[in-house]
Order: sequence, then structure tokens, then C-alpha cells
Amino acid sequence: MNVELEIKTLTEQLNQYAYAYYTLDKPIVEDAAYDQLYRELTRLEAAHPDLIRADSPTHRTGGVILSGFKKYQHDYQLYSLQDAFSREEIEAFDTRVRKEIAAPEYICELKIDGLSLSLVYVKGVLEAAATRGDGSVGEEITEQVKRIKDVPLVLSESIDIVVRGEAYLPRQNFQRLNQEREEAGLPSFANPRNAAAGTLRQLDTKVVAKRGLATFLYQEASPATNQTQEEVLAYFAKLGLVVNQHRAFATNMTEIWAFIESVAEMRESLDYDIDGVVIKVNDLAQQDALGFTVKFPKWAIAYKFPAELAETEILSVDWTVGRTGVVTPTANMTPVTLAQTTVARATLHNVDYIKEKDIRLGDRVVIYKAGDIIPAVQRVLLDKRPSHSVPLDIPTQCPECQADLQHFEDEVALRCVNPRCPAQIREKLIHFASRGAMNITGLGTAVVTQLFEKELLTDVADLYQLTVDDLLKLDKVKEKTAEKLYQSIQDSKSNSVEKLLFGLGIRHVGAKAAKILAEHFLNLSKLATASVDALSEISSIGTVLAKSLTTYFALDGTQKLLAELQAAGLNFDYLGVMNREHAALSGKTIVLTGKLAQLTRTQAKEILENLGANVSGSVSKNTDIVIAGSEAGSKLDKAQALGIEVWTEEELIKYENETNL
Ligand code: 1X8
Repeated sequence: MNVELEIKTLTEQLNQYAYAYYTLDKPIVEDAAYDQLYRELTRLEAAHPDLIRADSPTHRTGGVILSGFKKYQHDYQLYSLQDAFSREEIEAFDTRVRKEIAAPEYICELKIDGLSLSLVYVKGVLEAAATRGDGSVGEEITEQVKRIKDVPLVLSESIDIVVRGEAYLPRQNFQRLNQEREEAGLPSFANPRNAAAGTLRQLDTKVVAKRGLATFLYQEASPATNQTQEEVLAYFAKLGLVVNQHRAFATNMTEIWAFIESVAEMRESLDYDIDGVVIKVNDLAQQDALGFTVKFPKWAIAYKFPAELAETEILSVDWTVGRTGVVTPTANMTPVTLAQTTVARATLHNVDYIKEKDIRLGDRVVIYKAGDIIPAVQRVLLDKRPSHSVPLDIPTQCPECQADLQHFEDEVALRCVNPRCPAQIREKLIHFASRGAMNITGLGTAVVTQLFEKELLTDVADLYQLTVDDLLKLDKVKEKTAEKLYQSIQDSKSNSVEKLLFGLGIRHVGAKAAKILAEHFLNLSKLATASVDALSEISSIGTVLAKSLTTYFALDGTQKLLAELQAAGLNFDYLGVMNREHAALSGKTIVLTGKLAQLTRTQAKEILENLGANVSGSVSKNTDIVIAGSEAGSKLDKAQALGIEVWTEEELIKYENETNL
């Protein structure tokens, strides 16, 4: 086969696999098979750069570093919608429509809480992507959007079209991202929308590729080629664009309201945030007849769900030092119920946030759950502010070591930069021993704190010098516990190196980055001498991370620590996950359900996948095992009805420990 044809075939094949995976959510090949074809394509493209196609999937992953954003003049204005907050306001809209159209048919769709995008395709090829901006001028984000996996680089038809939609960060990816950021000592994002906005503003496009944004397209901005909105959506799907599947037709207010109520019911079960329902006249000729006001289309309205809010009072603020020295404020509040849980603490994020919202002690505040997870303060009720209130004391010294805190210009965090700060050292040790890192059973917060206070530990290398006698000096620790703990410390020496790398707590190096680095370099000493350039060659490693690593490895203290760890007998090699074919749960389909107590969902999924299992969302007769946490509902019932094996979370953890290499 000639090279050009080979490149074409590989490109089309890979695009078809990616379409099945990202757009249809129905994978048709194993990851490994995809990766192999992908590498083959990369190799051919490197040898024949002139033959790289516009629809090559390699455009999505190769990172580029942009110098800034260019303005983008939209050819077609992006309108905003009129909002409605009550049934009456929708009724008023319906009445206005009926003055012009005798018997309108409405199409009701979900209102995605993301960022508006405009995609410009020329002869079927994605030529430009831009943010909404003010509706006429936005910012060009073509390179960023190419890294959103479900956006087709080439449509199935060679047409000119401008489409509009929403980019968002799936909740699962949002939680994973924040977890990784916390692990890497970075501030977390308040909600998925902010995280999505922050992601599209990345000039290093590798970061965009990694975060896992997704899209829904819902409107043709260029002159329509269809008769109805329903046909537009069907046509989009045919072109390969992602269209949201939840929609309903309505011919009267009762039907509209029934859809809104059904959406309100199932809202929590979606993997993305929505903030309402958009109601549109379905017939495009009727839309044209209705036209626009100066601000809005007259043929659509956006019903906004009331936010789940609660009112409470700020009682005190705790400032805690994390392992990277970031000092974070958390408010203690009078407990209130919010979205079905009792809330008594809320994050205040950072000093800028406190200043911007002017949050004071004794203030009555409105709180909400950001991304429906973490409680945060929405606003202060100024009219209820106590008359003598004063702004919060912002610490100038570390609450633990009293060193002067630093507020670096380019970041919002307040930091303790004292390398000997006991809080940081303690938190670093806790992190080192934690499950995702060295996984030393029995070495949790309480034990580490004691070891540290009794001066048996000052850094992670000391851990490997501890004797059973040392451990017996701890309160409530008897012979048997001490021996077990000693053994788990010894066992951790043979961990695969990504565990150690993550455990070291290098800035920006979360569990996932550690794994990627370990897989690439295979050995810690090799990684320690890698240059920024060598690191940046790895497609998912950005420049910030690369610089953080080289800075860390250049420190005298690091060299000394690594030498001590090596002398203590720690493994520096990547041992790899078990060969999937021979893994303990190879080929098993497993479903997770209910609330887990010790693992996050992501961790449980990772454990199962490392053991070779496929993790699925729904129980069927093909399910092999269901892992049920507390309050497991219908999935557990179904599993029992089908006679499927059910495990507890503890059983999973035990199984993992026993099967681990
Ligand atoms: C904004 C949005 C629309 C839709 C969904 N999500 C949004 N955020 C939709 O039409 N399904 S329409 C829209 C707008 O026109 N401003």
C-alpha cells in the first residue's frame, strides 16, 4: 500500500474508533489496539509531514504553546436567551408566541451549564472555533477545541456550516481533576463550569487534551438547511456532532411543565451540570416569522432552575497548612440542610475570595453546593450584617510555625515557605503513606502525627529506619500492631516507582502524572536527570509540570533524600501493571454501586481496571460481580435477583492487597 493511502486508512479507522468511544459512548476496540494504530500513524506522519491530513487524530494530542488569544469576529451573532424563573413567565412567553403562530409546536431541550462555542466548518473541515464573547466578537480557541475529543475535525459531509453549542467538563472528570489538583498541591476549581472556562483559556493545549472536556451542539448559526429544530439536531448527529438526547415536544403549557419537572427529577443523575430547560419553537420558518427583539430571539426562552441555596451564619474560620505550604481558609457555620445533606463547613477558597465577597465573622451568608458537591459561600447578606463587624483577620504568619506567609504575585494562594514548617512536614508524611501513594497500611494521620511529635520521623527516609521498638513507643500500640506496621513499611519498599514518585509530593505531580512519567522513564534515577525538553516530549506532560520536576530534582535536599531511599532498599523501577490478559479479574464485568467509605469512585475504578476488569454502569446478566457500598439501591436489588456475586468495599480492598504483585 502506498504511504498516502496507508495514512488515510489509519486516520479514518482511528477517527471511527474515537467517534464510537467519545460521541456514541460505545467503544468498538480495546485501548491497546487503538494505541498501536495511533503510534503507527504518528510514525508515518513524522516521516511524511506533507501527508498529514486535516482530520488526523494527532492534531488533538500534539501540544502547541500559544502566545495569547486573538479576537474572533463572528459571522453570525450569538444571541443570548431571555430567562424565565417561573411557570408564569413561560406562560407569558407562550401567549406572545400564540399572537403570531396559531398552534405552535415547541421543542424543549436541556440548558447545559458550560461555555458557549461557535464552530466553523469549511468544506466539512473544522476551520475555526471561538468563544461567545459579547455575541459579535469572541476569542479564537481553535487549537484548544481541537483537543476536545468529541468535536469532529472533519464532518461526514463536505459542507460549509457554522454551529453553536456548549463545551463542558463532565462531573466525573471535574471530580478527578480536583482530586489530582489537591494531590498535586494546587487550588481546586469551584465548579465544573469554572474548570471548563479555565481549561479553554489554557495556552498550553496539552492541558486541554488531558482534562477531558466534552460538547453538545444545539444550533445552526449559518442559514438553516432544515425545516425544524428537530431536523437540525438529527442532521448534526449525522454530521458527527454530539447532540444531547434529552428533549421533548410540547404543544401547550402542561406539556412544557411536565418536561421541566421530569428534568428536575433526573438532573442529579446526569454526568454534567445543567441550569435549566430551553424552550424553542420547533418550526424554523415560524422562528423567522417571530424574529428578534434587540436582545433576544422571540422564539425561545430559557427556564432557569432555582439554585439550591441555604442561609446560615459564619461562626469562625480555620486556616490550615497543606503539604505544599498553601494556607487554606475554611468557615465553620451553624449547621443547615442543603441539597439533602447537613452542612457545617464551607470552603472560602483563598484570600482574594474572602476579600471579593467581603466575608466577615458573624455574617449571615447564602451557601450553595458548587458543582453540586462542595459547599461554598455565594454571597453575604449585607442587610443582616452585625453593626460592629470587622473584616476577617488574614494571617500574616503560618498558623503552625509562625513563619511569615508569602502571597506570590501570580497566585491567589497564601503560602508558608518555611521548609521546616512542622505542619508541612507532617502533611507530606501523611501523603507519602497514603493509599494512592506508598499505601502503608496502619500509617494514617494519627500515627504519623505521633511519630512526628515524638521526633521519631523528620522526613520520609526516616520511616525506613524505624524499628519495632520505636513503634512500640507510640500510645496504644502493642506488639502485634507494631509488627504489622513495621511489615507494611518494609513491604512498601517494593512498590512500583510511580507510588514513590507520587508520594514525594512534587508540585503538579498527581497520581496520574506519576504513572505516565514512570511508564515513560521506567526508573526514578533516569527521570531525575531528564531535561525540560525531554519531559515535554511526553504528550500529556505540560511545561509547568516539566519545570516543576527539574526544579525539584536539582535541589540538594532531593539528591540526599533519593540517596537515602535507595540505600534503604526502595525500588526505583517501574514494575508495570499486571499484564491485562493474565490479570486476576481479566475479562470480568464489574459494576460499582452505593456509597463507598474508604475509596473514591475513581480509586475503586482504577483498582478494578488494574486488575483487568471492565467497569460498567449498569447491571445485566453479563455482569460478573457487583461491588456494593452503603445505601446501594436498585442495582443491588437487580444483582440479587439475577444471582450475581456481590462484594463489599472491604472485600475489594482485601482482594487487591492479596493479588498485588
Ligand atoms: C444557550 C444554551 C442553549 C441550549 C443548551 N444549553 C445552553 N447553554 C439549547 O438550545 N439546547 S441555547 C442557548 C442560547 O441561545 N443562548
